Amino acid sequence: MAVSDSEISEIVTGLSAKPKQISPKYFYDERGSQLFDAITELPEYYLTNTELGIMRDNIDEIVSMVGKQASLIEFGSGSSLKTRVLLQHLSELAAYVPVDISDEHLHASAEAIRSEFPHIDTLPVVADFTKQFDLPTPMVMPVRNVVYFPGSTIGNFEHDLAMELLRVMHHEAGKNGALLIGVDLQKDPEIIEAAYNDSVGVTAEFNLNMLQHLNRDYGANFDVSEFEHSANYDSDIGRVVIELISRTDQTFEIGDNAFDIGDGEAILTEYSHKYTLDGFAAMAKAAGFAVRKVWMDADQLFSVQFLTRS
Ligand code: SAH
Ligand code: AVI
Repeated sequence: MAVSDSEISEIVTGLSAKPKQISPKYFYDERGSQLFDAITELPEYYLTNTELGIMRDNIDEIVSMVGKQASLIEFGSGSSLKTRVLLQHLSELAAYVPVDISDEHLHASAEAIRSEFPHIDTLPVVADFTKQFDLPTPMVMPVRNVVYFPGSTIGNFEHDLAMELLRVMHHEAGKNGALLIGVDLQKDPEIIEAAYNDSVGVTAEFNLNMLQHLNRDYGANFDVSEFEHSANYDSDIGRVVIELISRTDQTFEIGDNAFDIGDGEAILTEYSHKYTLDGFAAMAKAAGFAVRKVWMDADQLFSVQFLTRS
């Protein structure tokens, strides 16, 4: 997507705050999307395989709850990996609408979906899903909209923003719409910390790529070698705090804006919240949804949940 003044001012505002922060949406340029795909294949990153297993084990029930002639609107579709399980079984779908901010990656993924599922009306939308965006009109009038939000991407938003996003999805789902969502659960902190500190360093590269993305596309001049990846689980709050730590006292610029950062000072790049079933249900209820069904793996690491408007 073309760089906008509002994005620059959002980045500058975040870096002027204490602590410094940059929204996780800036992870996802083409390289960031590829690195995220590599993360999903790491043995430590239990989220993707566990969610895929839950989808496969319960696909008949999931498909019957989605119903016929729905429009499936996926927020943050990435490579549409888990969606393929759904698309293989949802024989009568009015449309598939993948929505993502990473435009080249989205278009390449949508092309792949079109060739694998030529009978499905695939209508990609490049958008920041935290802001209002228009949905395309499918060729066939859908009976209902089902918003699909896998991967526990909801966890990358702090409580108030997650609520706002659930309200956006409530709106996009429309009357008699539903939400099918992947929600990662609280568990042994060691399992969680390993998932965000993998032994081959892909997550570190993913985190550091955010600075490269800002250098490439937003006129920044970070010395990437002078930052290091950090991820720690805060079990009181139930979230992983992902940061880039400066290795030295240094200055960097974004366009005309200069920033000082001290040795050991952090830039917060992401939270990844882990939920209890009750905690997530309360949040969903406050956004106007009722949880109708929760599917989990045997170890209760992860959940896939079906919600309707209450
Ligand atoms: N759903 C996939 C990908 C998850 S990674 C899965 O479960 O594996 C998160 C995805 O959300 C990325 O593809 C990223 O580009 C997209 N994304 C993150 N923030 C976004 C935003 N604000 N608007 C639109 N897409 C966003
Ligand atoms: C996209 N999102 C759900 C990932 C997560 O697990 O919070 C992003 C990620 N960050 C580091 N590793 C993966």
